[in-house]
Amino acid sequence: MTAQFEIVEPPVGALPPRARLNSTAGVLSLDGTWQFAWSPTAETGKDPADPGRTWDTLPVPSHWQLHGYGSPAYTNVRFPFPIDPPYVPQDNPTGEYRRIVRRPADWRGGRVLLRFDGVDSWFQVWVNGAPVGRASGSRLTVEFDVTAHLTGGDDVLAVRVHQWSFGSYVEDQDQWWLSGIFRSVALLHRPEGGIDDLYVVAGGDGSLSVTAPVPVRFTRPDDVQPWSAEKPALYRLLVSTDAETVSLDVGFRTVTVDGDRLLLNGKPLVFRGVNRHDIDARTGRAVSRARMEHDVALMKEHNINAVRTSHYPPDPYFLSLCDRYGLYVIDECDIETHGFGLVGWRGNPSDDPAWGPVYLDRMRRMVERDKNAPSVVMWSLGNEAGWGRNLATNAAWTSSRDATRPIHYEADEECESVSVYSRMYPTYDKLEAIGRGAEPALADPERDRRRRGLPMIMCEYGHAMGNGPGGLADYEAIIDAYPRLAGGFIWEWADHALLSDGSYRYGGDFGELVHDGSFVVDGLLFPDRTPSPGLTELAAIITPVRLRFDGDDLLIENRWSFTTTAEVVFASAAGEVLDVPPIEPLTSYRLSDAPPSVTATLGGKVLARAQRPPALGAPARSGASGRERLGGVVISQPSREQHGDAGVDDAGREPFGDAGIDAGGRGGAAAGRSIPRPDRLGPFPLASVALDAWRAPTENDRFPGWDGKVSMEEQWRAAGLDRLIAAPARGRYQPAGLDSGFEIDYRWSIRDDGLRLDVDIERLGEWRLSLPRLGIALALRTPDPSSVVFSWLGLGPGESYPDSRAGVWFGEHSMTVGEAQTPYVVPQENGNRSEVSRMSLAAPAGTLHIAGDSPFDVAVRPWSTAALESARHADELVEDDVLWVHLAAGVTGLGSASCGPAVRPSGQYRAARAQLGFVFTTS
Ligand code: IPT
Repeated sequence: MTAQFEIVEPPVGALPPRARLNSTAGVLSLDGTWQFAWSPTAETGKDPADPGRTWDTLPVPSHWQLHGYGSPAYTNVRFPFPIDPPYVPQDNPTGEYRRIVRRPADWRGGRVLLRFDGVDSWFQVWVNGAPVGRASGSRLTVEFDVTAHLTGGDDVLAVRVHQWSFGSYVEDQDQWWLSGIFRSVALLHRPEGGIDDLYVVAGGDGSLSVTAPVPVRFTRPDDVQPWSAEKPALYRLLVSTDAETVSLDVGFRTVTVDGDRLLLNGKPLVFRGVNRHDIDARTGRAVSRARMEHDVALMKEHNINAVRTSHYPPDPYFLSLCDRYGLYVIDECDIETHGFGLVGWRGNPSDDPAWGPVYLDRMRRMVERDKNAPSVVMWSLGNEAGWGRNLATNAAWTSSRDATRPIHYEADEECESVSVYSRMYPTYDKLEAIGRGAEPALADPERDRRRRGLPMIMCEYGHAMGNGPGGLADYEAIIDAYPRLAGGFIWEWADHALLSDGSYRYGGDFGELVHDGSFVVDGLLFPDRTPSPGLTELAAIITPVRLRFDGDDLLIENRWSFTTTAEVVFASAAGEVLDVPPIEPLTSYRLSDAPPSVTATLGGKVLARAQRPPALGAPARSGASGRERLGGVVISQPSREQHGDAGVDDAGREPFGDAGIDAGGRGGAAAGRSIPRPDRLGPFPLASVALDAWRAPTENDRFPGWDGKVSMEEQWRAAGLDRLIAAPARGRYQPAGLDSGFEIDYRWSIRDDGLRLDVDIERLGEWRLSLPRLGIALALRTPDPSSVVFSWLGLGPGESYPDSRAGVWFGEHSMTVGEAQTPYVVPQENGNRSEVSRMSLAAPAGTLHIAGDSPFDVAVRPWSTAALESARHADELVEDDVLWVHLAAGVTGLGSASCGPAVRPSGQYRAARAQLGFVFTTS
């Protein structure tokens, strides 16, 4: 028998959707502690009239899985149940919620509404045992008129929520399956003669139209300035009847699609955006206002100007923040049927007329609720729901209801119904072709002509999974070059890991049979909201004020559409303020003979930094002044070459002798006295020195990316880079079964300026693949390696890779080894510092200084590469008493291959030979 939650229908007993309004009429929040009973199946045996006095309690809003009932489950595209719409499994976890409500005595006359802002996924409501209605549409507001049900005394409000319903088939977003009343619940007083709905259209030219279902009074604000994300000017509009006054924050702006240009108030509208889900590591999609405020502040701080509310309308409070602080929003409907894609889109609800009313209801509930938000500049029909008649109908309804906003939907590939062309994760070549209007033609010439004439956005690009994305600067350069390209939205804002037992968990950690692992952890923010290096990189790339050296001249580009640089302070490294006239929006200025290092700041925030290129790769000589040389002082015994093993047995070494000493130094250095491998480097016993051509694969390394068939990890493993066997007598490292590998030659020597190491590495064999890195790893013994202070002259302070180095700058940087680790939720390669010319490691026992002949890459770690590679969660990494120092001639970049293009050739390390020279001193 079909259960009620398997009947494909819009909400029953609910009121028509309407605008979100602040009102003088009464509001009673029902958030707080509710009585709660959970059942693993839909048959709960509970009576809706039972107030549940003896039951458990549960906070509202929340998800029951995060309070010990059932468990979270993560799938990306796949449905976690058989595809048999609209039916759902017998095991359908169900929550019974109860709460005593009382109509406030001062709510005289009128009606009382019960409002739910988010219930996942299907629910039924009773008051005193009498049915009120039922609804689905997890991230949409629904209201019921409960006037007739309330007695004025204590009334029993009962809500039964099922985890699975027909609605689950259209809510297959890439996120945790989490259930319950997860957004606010309230009782609203609606006075007789009140203002139930309002539709305000405020144009960038100052025009204002107010449409209400009843005659209303309002005063038009005068002298208005236009609203934009750069200058979010809002005007409080009070709209009254005798019974009620509602207030709205109005922003005056006009969004237009003008040929293939997207414009706001007549100026280019370029999204420098992120995709944002509702997510908090402790509370799931029940997100506090403080969390939302913090997120918006972080977005503004990192130059982000736009948000796509992937993939459903957010809590309305989030939109009010976007209005106030200035973020352009693509508001997306709660529709995704992605899992049907895995069965060839058979039975996709998007094209099934039986689902039409449900689709339209969802679109209407979004548009009606959010239609007055100035931040909302586009409506999105949903995400990854294939294509079909129901989506076309939604588009048609939306453009007739609100002609002021363009319509977006990525999977309308032929742009039948949308007003902008949208792609996700295009390769650079494809994006460039679209920029030029040279994308491959559609079969239908008429459609092709129309689509070719539309502006284009990337609704998703730059997959921020694990360490990455790399290659963002190249995307930005293409966006800059072609006005048809209106920017894009990074996937995605924050990691979705859930905090459980003190550790960040992802798919599979809750015993799911079917899951998609760490694909849910792909944000620019770590789960604790610490910005990842990817966010720092993005902020530098999308900066509104860009600085670039052209010889001795500094080019200053104002990329704002509405703001001059009058308030931006341009200063030299010495703090001298430079004489730069205000630069008009979207224009550039050339400052001749600029100082070698310039910073642009706005209100104390650094917008951009530029350093004249010669600063990079500056002479590496460190000068050993004030330092003790590492001559015979620290060298007591020679030792044998060891491969990658910190557990070196220090006993039984050959006594130091003159055998093997040779007078030659290499790498262009003056000759010194050759010596065997030393036992110590300054304060640190040297446990091993080994060739280093491997990294703990990043999540981007694990995927081939759009343009390849074999991931970098697979290529590297096939070449045996992860299992090199040392043959010290031959100076070789080769994997079992292959004749390729590396030949390495070390020379240690004592010279005037200290202890010198020359390393010469050559590839053996014909292979030409990229290498994760090429250099050596030193294992230095020290207690508490995390506390060793790591200082360097090079790019910093954050990590950098060849295709991700916009957010770092050349200079002196210092932090502990512990702080130099980037805590990706899934442990992987991290922490590389590039263009380093010298560095030091300071432990209580003393300081070791390392100077390179030429700039090198370095990563310092309190654990080995093998430990980093085998850990699946950050808390599995435990330091021991070895400090690993990875010194490399070069490393490969990051790319975006986990969902997008792989590392571009320019970001791959492919040298056939590497020569490294270091001088070690101590102090
Ligand atoms: C794309 C989805 O739209 C997004 O929700 C997320 O799942 C992302 O992938 C991967 O993290 S769809 C994909 C087929 C490109």
